[in-house]
Order: sequence, then structure tokens, then C-alpha cells
Amino acid sequence: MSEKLKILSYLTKKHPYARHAILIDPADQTPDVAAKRCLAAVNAGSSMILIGGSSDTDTNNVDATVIAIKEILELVSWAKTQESMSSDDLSIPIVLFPQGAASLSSSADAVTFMMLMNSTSSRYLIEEQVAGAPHIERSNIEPLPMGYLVCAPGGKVGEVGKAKLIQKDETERIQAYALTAEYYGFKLLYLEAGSGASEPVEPELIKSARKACELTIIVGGGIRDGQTAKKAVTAGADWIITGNLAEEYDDSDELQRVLTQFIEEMNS
Ligand code: 1GP
Repeated sequence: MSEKLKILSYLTKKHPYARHAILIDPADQTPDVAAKRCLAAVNAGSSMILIGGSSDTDTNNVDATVIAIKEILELVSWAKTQESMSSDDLSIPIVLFPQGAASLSSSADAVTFMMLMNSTSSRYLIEEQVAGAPHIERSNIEPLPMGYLVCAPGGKVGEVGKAKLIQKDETERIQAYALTAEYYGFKLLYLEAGSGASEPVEPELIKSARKACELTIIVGGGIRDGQTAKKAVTAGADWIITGNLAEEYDDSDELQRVLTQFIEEMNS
């Protein structure tokens, strides 16, 4: 298998259960705090670390955050090897989820190479991607082809990305987008309600997208507890992303407990 498809195959591999990823916004926390939160998440059973935000991220803060997270995970992984324990559970990919070409870091493992499909701006449909592609090629980070759809309420990313939001009852519209994503050759489809959204993506929208395509479906925005995550999983989500949830906890042990319960509940 090509080295470049390593993370994509990890993400798209069919699992009997849904997986959780923690989203770290480098604009909201120091690299040190981000690293501690990621360690708690990995210990709780999270399967990926996403790094991104819809404003105030740049190569500097993204790079510093990725490096701090890598260091803490490598340290723990090394300690486990010394104790002859398996370190498999710690080979968790660090994936950029960038707001644009200016917030890339060559230290990450991969980047969601995405089209904000329901944007009305050519900037988010194609221009940022063209600006970022040569940087990705030079850094040797793996691009993950992804369709990105912002659903109501949409939040900041909906505004910044000039999205024509997918409303709760627009099941046919989301099906058409899911098909389009598949026809374009994307492998992942991210259904986003916006970070900190008052309501998550409507489960009927997830169901419709699930019916329309075979893509790996990622759902995030406004998910704060395991029961809400479970509804998204039952509707067809393969991955659940939470960002704000972890930011509520400064104590790593408490965060680990909360996320352990969250992951258990979402697959119960
Ligand atoms: C935002 O979907 C993510 O891009 C996560 O949202 O911060 O609301 O968990 P929350």
C-alpha cells in the first residue's frame, strides 16, 4: 500500500462501532494544555486528533500545538514500550482540519483536504485548496479527500465559509450532495453543525446521507454528551467529533472519565 494512503485507510476502515475524535482549536488553548487534553482523550479511547478552528489559527500556533501533542503521545508510547506493553493504542493520527492554506503544519500526519461543498464562495470551494496543495506536497503530509457540508445552525464556520446552510428538513438536498461527494472521488464526508452549535446535525440528515453514499461519514458540532452522539451513530455516523466538550475540563483525569463514558454511551 502506498505510504500516502496509510491514514486514509485507517479512517475509512469499516468498524463494528463508531469512533471518536477530539478536535483541538489552537486559538483556544496553549499547546501544553492541548497536549494534556489529547492524552486524556487517547487514554479514554479516542481514535484521532484533529487540529483546527475557523479563525485565528496560523502555521505558528498550529505547528506548536501539533508538536506538543506528538511529544506527549510519543513519551507515553515510549514508556509503554519500556514496560513491554502494547503501544498500539497510542499510534493515533494527528490530522489537520484547516481553515485555509495559511494554517497548515508540516509536523502533522495528514490533512483533511476538503471542499466546503455548500459554500457560495470560490475561495472555500477551490482557491484555498489550490493555494495549500504545493505546501502539502512539500511537507509529505497525507491529503484526505473530504466533502465538507455545513448544516444548520452552522455557527462561525457557516458564516466564515459563506455556506448556504443545509436546513433540517433538506433531506433530498443532502442526498444530492452526498452523491456528488462520491462522484468527485472524496472518501470522507463531514457533516458539520458548527462548533458550539446549539443543536447538532439533525439525525434525519445523517440518515439521508448514509442512504445515498458509501463514504465514511464524520459528524460534529454541538455534540456534548454520549446520548446525542449515539443518535448520530444510529443514524449512520462512522466518526463523532467533539471540540468544545474537552475545553470545559482543565483536570485531565476528569476529562478522561467524561470521555470514557461518552465513548461507551455513543456505542451502547
Ligand atoms: C467543529 O464539529 C466540530 O468543527 C466540533 O464542534 O466544538 O461543538 O464539539 P464542537
